[in-house]
Amino acid sequence: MLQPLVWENDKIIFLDQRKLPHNEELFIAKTVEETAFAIKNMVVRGAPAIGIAAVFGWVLGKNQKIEDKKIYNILKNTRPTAKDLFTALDYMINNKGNAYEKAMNYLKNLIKSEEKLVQNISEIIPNNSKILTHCHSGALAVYNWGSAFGGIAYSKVIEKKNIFLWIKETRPRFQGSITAWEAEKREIPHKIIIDSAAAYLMSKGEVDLIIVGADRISENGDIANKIGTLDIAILAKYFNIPFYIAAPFTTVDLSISNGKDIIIEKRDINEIKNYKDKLIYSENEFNFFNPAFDVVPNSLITDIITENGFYNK
Ligand code: RUB
Repeated sequence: MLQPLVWENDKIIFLDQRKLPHNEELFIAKTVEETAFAIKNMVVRGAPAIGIAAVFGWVLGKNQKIEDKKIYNILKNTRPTAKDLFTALDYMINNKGNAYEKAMNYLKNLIKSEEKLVQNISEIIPNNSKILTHCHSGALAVYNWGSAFGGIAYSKVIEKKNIFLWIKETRPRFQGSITAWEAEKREIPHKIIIDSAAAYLMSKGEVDLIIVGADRISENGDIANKIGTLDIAILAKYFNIPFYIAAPFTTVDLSISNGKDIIIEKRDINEIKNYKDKLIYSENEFNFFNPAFDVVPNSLITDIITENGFYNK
């Protein structure tokens, strides 16, 4: 399964992303509460995939005969930063009709956008390029291809471009290992680096361009993405390397004028203290802080690519 979830017989079947890259296990949600658990605990993750989970979670809530407002609140109170969750919930509450049909329409529209998005991304990827990415923005973060990684995969698989991919490990959740897992499936040559190795590679001329996803894009083109995105945006400016953002329009939030208003999720410090459920610090040793996203000002971004085209051009 190279998709974040499928809907089957009134159940959502998730590929459990907590278990990747070593185990391909399924997580089944039969209720809206189980769907909320899956989003909060990152069984499913990546902004657009969270939105898809939410629309099918809504169908489960309707099957349980829960009223709309309550379903909305259960799903809303999971993760605050990715706009797609709220785009999806607003779509379900503001449109009339059968919940399952609405959810399927949301998914179909997103798949159409994704296809156009990856073609647009591929336009800015030259043949023979060394690309750096951060976090995971592949099929499991959207549906068939992905956003940033999806465009890289499309340019390799469909357009047969010669590409090498540097993948930042992305502590503490190691989404980089999910990117590497997808890169293997797409036969994209790649290497994982620790997060702090990016400046070294750029200084050695080993990075031709950077493409990452986004969790929320404000009206002025500031973006929030996985913590550690701002670092490489600043480095890209210093080393004069093109820095691109790619996301479907479901990630765009025109109700906020700039990135300062984006709510940054702070996650459990146990994510830092543990590696794959093994404690790497003693129980009560030291203090920690775990912000999950940062904001990149538009002045550091070469362009934002959506299915509708290029934002800064
Ligand atoms: C995921 C993340 C991804 C974007 C991709 O964070 O930052 O880059 O969600 O989204 P997490 P898009 O793992 O915490 O969910 O496809 O809209 O660019």
